[in-house]
Amino acid sequence: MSKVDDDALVCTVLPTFNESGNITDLIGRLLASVSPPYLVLVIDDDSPDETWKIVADMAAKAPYPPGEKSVTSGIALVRRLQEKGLTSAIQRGIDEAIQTYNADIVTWMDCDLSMPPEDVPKLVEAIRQGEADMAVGSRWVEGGTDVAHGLMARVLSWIINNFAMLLLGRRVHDYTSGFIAARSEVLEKIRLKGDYGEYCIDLLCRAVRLNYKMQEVPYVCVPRTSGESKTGINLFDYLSKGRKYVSTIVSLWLNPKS
Ligand SMILES: Nc1nc2c(ncn2[C@@H]2O[C@H](COP(=O)(O)OP(=O)(O)O)[C@@H](O)[C@H]2O)c(=O)[nH]1
Ligand SMILES: [Mg+2]
Repeated sequence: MSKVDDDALVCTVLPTFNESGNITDLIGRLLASVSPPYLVLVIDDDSPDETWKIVADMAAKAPYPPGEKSVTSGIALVRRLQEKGLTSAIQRGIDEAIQTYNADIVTWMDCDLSMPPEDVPKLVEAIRQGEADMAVGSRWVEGGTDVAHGLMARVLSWIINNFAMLLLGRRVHDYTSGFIAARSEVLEKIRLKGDYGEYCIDLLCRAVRLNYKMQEVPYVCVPRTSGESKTGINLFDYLSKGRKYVSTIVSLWLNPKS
């Protein structure tokens, strides 16, 4: 695919659950980093800490009109009352970004400030210049690293990613990234599958199999300073997450046409 127009709308989807201590800073830093037209779209699952309320106030001051492409930057909120879950929240954001706002490029990331918002333009630029159909923020290419997690989590991540590379290919080194930008056309072809981080392994593997151009952009994963991890940080939590990752990798390997 070729270059994307300069006036292409970029939308960053932010899935949130109890991120009241991070969301103001995150949105402020994103708006300061990405040039307009730019939309920040928060999908909040009715967070008890009222993250949605903070975003609603910000969106009232900087609304983004649906349907027509604006030349400015703005903020929009979807507050889900019935549904829960990371993967379905990101998918909802992708659908709204493309169908309601006509976004040309969709990006997403965690909202705990572990992924630097200032790196989003690097991912977007790879797509704008036609170098990539999908750009992947990567801890495991030169220039990237993970200073957020302890040795145990980093070793498990190394094992999972090397297992994924062995079975699914080495065009991606950080299969569990979760820090992504893609052309809307790609996301219209591939819908997210799974409950949590395993969706990313599935998405990246299928994008490679469909021959989309992938580019990894190094980033440094830093520790969350406010709020708590939804997946937990003890060995049992890591192993139960790891089990889902392994079964996703094996199932993709066994079904090369999936
Ligand atoms: N909308 C929504 N967001 C979620 C849900 N669970 C986690 N998140 C968000 O997903 C991102 C990653 O979650 P985090 O707690 O940092 O998990 P970890 O990185 O696996 O430790 C953060 O932005 C969370 O707020 C959920 O059920 N719904
Ligand atoms: Mg996190």
